[in-house]
Amino acid sequence: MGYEKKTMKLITSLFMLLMIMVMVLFSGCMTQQGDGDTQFKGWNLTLSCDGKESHLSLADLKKMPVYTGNGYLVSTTGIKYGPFVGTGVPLSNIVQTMGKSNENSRVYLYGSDEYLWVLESGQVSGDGYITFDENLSEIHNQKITPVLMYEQDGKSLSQDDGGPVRFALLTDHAGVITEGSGWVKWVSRVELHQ
Ligand SMILES: Nc1nc2c(c(=O)[nH]1)N[C@H]1C(S)=C(S)[C@@H](COP(=O)(O)O)O[C@H]1N2
Ligand SMILES: [Mo]
Repeated sequence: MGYEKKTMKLITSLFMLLMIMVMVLFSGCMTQQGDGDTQFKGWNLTLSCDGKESHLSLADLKKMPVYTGNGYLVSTTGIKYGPFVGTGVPLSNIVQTMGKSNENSRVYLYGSDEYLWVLESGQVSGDGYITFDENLSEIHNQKITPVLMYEQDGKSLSQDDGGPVRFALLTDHAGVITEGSGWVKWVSRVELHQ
């Protein structure tokens, strides 16, 4: 075999190797960018009322009524998070499927970390929340739609942001801030206490 032929063979091999590396890297990127929901495969939400339990998958939630609105929260330490656009299922639609409620009912929202937040019945439909403007001065008469949010700014909610599902207080216009403590991350269980 001549010197030139050997060099050609080496160049061809190196080129092939490079192509394989590019393909491997590319497929790596593609699987990472793929449907964000695949990382939550097997996830479900438990609904509990009067000793009876049922479950909803993420796909089930996405077939339910949808609300999109403005999300903006402030933590107890005064750090603001947002504004962003949130999308989810109104909590009232979920609670309706669970059973009858009245003014004395309570809804318990659990995070998978055992965090628990309790709502009075009026809060399920958006009443009785404290709202602030961007200077954190209290403002009144804001329309709030509480949702189980699965999308933020058009993207699936990441684990870091409390995904796949976070309880969110969405407003019909921008610049309204709500208390972060109620924004339960990693919602795993909803109980209706009639
Ligand atoms: N599951 C769960 N949700 C939670 C909490 C928590 O500890 N666990 N902390 C709450 C509090 S006190 C605040 S201020 C916000 C903080 O939201 P952030 O982590 O997006 O900044 O999440 C709320 N939701
Ligand atoms: Mo907080």
